[in-house]
Amino acid sequence: MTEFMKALKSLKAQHEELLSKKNEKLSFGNGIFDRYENPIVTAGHAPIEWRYDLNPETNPYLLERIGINATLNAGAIKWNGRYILVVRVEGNDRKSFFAVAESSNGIDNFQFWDEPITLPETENPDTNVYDMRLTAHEDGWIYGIFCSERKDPNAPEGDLSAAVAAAGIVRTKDLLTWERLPDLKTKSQQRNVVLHPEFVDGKYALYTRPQDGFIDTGSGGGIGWGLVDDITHAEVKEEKIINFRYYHTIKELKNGEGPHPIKTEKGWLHLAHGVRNCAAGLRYVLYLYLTDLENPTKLIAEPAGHFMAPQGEERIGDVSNVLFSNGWIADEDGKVFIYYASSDTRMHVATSTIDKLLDYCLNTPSDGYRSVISVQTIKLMVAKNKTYQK
Ligand code: M1P
Repeated sequence: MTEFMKALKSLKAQHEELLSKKNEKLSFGNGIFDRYENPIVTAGHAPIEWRYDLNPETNPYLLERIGINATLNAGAIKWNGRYILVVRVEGNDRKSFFAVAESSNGIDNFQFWDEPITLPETENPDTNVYDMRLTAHEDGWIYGIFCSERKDPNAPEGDLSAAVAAAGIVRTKDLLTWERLPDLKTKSQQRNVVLHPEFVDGKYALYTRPQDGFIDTGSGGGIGWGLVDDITHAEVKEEKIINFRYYHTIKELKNGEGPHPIKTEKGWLHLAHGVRNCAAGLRYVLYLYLTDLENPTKLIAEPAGHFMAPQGEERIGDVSNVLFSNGWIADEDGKVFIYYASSDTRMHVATSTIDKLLDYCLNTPSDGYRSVISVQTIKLMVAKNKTYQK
């Protein structure tokens, strides 16, 4: 066997071993959700055919030609009985693109489809695209709303990092062919825009995240909500904040809607991320909140603090101390698959159930905003437990 063939055989064997690895539930937890032993999609999961020229004549040393840096922030949907992720894949060249990975059980053996998604452009080409939220809307289309990033045309000369974020919109019926619609028009820059799955007052409804600059939300008070008459020319004229930022909480600096909320008997169940600043930089955690079934903008419950925060190896990556989620899947039997990325580097899954998540939302104390209230809340729990134990 030639050296080339030996190297190729070993490369394929390593790739196959990674893709076929079983994922085990970790035995310790808090009862609310379960984490799993292994990440579910990593840069190493990217098909060999995307990265290597497999012709020994043009690549005699079998060198990797196109490096993949990270796989993160995936949208999720159940499709023909399969668990589908639309993964943000980032190349070594720092450009992100979207690619479908699927699994039959939602927790392991995720495999990318043969080719990344070909995303049509508007007349104003995107420099970078990322963080797609998938919504199977009651109008019959599957929508993908993502962040489209372009260089700020008004940046001072020499400033090569100033950018503008907008919400790009695509739709599909088969996850293969995507139709690009015009970007969302709003008064400010936007990231973390998510389509609500149902019409509200006969209109499309969007969760937004108004922000003054590319990074800073500035005066943007939190997660917004706006109605759109025509999704093929989407414009939010009025935006109201439905989930606010607060001083000295996990969402002091900014927050953003995750995937679209899940409809439950007790309300719309939301997953979001909250960000605060500290000496180590920005810390991103996940939190849940519940809104009214009839009025998705009305808050019913919001537990204090984070639902999930980076733990162990999750803390480390390209952008450390980050958990981010823009995809989850609720099965018919009530099981929930929460797909999250750690430190902008790799994808994980956690599982729970609708019943447990509702119990968590409705019975976890809300934030009292002061230390003294936190102590009072613990003392109430201790007193209750003393009575119960008698
Ligand atoms: O680096 C952490 C995250 O930062 C941004 O999120 P947000 O707009 O809420 O600050 C996004 O770039 C996201 O992709 C990234 O994971």
